[in-house]
Amino acid sequence: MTADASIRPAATAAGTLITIAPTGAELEKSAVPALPVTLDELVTTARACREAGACVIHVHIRDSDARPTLDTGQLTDTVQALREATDLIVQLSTGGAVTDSFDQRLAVLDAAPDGCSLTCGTVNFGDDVFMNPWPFMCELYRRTQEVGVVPEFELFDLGHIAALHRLLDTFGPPYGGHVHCDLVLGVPGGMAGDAATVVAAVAALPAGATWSATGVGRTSLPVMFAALAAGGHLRVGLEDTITFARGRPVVANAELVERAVTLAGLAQRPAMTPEQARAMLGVPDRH
Ligand code: KMH
Ligand code: ZN
Repeated sequence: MTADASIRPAATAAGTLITIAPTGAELEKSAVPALPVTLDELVTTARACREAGACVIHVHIRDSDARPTLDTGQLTDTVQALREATDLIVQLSTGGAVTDSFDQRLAVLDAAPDGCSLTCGTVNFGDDVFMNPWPFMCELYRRTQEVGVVPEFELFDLGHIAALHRLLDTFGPPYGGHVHCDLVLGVPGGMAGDAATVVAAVAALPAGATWSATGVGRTSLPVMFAALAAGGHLRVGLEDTITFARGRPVVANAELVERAVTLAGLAQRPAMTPEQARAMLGVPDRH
């Protein structure tokens, strides 16, 4: 029997789960002034995005020089501040920056978030390499099961989906009992950001899994439309997209959420509340 057989299917698929990824680890504040890099900026952004209709926040944090950091104390304070200010599901990135060590990335779970990202394989990432070898994936996955953090499986390439099946077959279902994936398309080195690739990736996912999609850069809109057409959920934010339209920079993360909410509404799959998303993902409410 494979792990797929015991994965809890989605409790509801009628709505659209919208994740905001406001910061990322790759962009410089000096180049993108709208990037939230302090705790105050992040909390203000989180509130605005929640008001606009997001229900999950995917978090990377910065140090006092606005450089990416995985400092455990700062991550713990961030989780706490976001929980106090909003009812968003707080998902910490375990991907960090391409320069972060595996030990630092594993230690992210010590900040006790609701969820975390878990990338299912190594991928060329522009001029860099985002390293996720099998032993690291296994250790991170086992730790999420031990400490009770719900993983979201980040899939940058079709081969990552094969690794996800292998992970579930080897170690069983995730904490929370439900598999939710995020297809990240359009990264230079990963799978293409177009409708055909969304459809191919979705066909390969484990039975019962739900999925979001995000298209990087100019693939943002084609991927969003393809995801809505194919029954998926959405991730938006400055981590992935800094241009709202040709020649028009994004001025705030919330406007990307507003656009996603509008499109989800037109697709007659309105934005989910955090409570609905918790039920779907198996994330306990730790407020
Ligand atoms: N910053 C990228 C190298 C994640 O958050 O888990 C990896 C990333 C994925 O952003
Ligand atoms: Zn990320």
